[in-house]
Amino acid sequence: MRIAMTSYPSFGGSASVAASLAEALDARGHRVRFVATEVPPTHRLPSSVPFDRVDVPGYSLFGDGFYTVALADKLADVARADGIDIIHVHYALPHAVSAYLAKQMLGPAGPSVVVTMHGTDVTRIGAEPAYRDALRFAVLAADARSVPSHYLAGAARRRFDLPREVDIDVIANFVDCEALQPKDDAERARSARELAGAARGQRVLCHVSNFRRVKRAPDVVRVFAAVRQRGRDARLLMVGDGPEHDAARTLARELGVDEHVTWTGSVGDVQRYLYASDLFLLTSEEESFGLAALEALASGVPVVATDVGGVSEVVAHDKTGLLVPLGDIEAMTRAVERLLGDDAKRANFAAAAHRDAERRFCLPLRVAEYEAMYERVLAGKRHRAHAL
Ligand code: GMT
Repeated sequence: MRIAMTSYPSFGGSASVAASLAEALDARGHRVRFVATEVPPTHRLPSSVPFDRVDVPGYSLFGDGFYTVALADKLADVARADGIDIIHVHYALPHAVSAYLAKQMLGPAGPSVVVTMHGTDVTRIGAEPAYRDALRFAVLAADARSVPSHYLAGAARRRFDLPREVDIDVIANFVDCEALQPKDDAERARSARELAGAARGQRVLCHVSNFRRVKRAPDVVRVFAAVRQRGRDARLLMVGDGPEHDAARTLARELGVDEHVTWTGSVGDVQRYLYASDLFLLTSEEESFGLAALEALASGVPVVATDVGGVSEVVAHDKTGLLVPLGDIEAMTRAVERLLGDDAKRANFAAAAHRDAERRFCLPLRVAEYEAMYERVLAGKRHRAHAL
């Protein structure tokens, strides 16, 4: 199949899913092109996946350019030049609209459109009255839709008021299980020392995000401070950057724990930091899935997370991690203490976390599901052409 893949080039889950999927489909023999303003910073596309840059020229009359239109133009261009079968866009706003426009430009012989919704494109920004109707139209007009969790399928159905007969495929996010093998204790201790400044026996907590408000990074700091206050000599790795980074850091200073925190800023290779960690903290007020938590689990790092959105579809409570109510600092602190204070329990959780990720979330399972969705879409198209 010939596939054009699009995502924002963000430090975020949707970009990571799009780039990993492009790479995996390429390895399976499909011809894939990546169409975006930049390659996602966390990935290097193989040379067999051409990158088609979307330029968005501005003009003195209107200032910034029109990304939605420029992307449609580029998608149509790429599809025309390379006989693309499927345009697969990640994050619906505005990508579903651009893909719809490109499809209309190319007519009935043109590509089919697949839209993967990821989270706030449904629940927040996509639900804004200023965008909602156009976005709903484009999501409905797509040839197939997917989401990473049952939670988001329900949310999308409600927000966009999708009729019953409109299918949404639930295709969970995935990790490269071969690349994420847990390290032994000695290697973990070495990474903890080098990357988190941890002394022998000192435990390392870790948070990875793009520090958007929805992640509630200051809550990570609150939990960490409470854990230390109760006598647990731990360190904290804060990996990533974004709007609430400085607020989280200021809070760490105010609570007197900043000297025990390593702030890495944005990094391409999150993996090294996971290998230095004993526990992963996810404090989000909303997550359709929580890819960062899955990466931790696959690396053998148990997760303590807020029980929101689709997180419980990823973290198995009391087996691979502990789920606590949103914003409940005391409950999260106790959950952290429970796992930090019991090495055997933490080791059991770590082993279960890796096993569960291998069983449910490895890349080949998901690539097969995406391929099946594409094939269904193309079969439908052939069927319709035949019926005419
Ligand atoms: O929807 C977003 O907020 C952005 C998006 C991203 O690009 O990071 O995050 C969402 O998609 C990820 C990949 O499917 C999921 O793992 C995240 O849970 C989800 N974020 C939210 O729902 C807040």
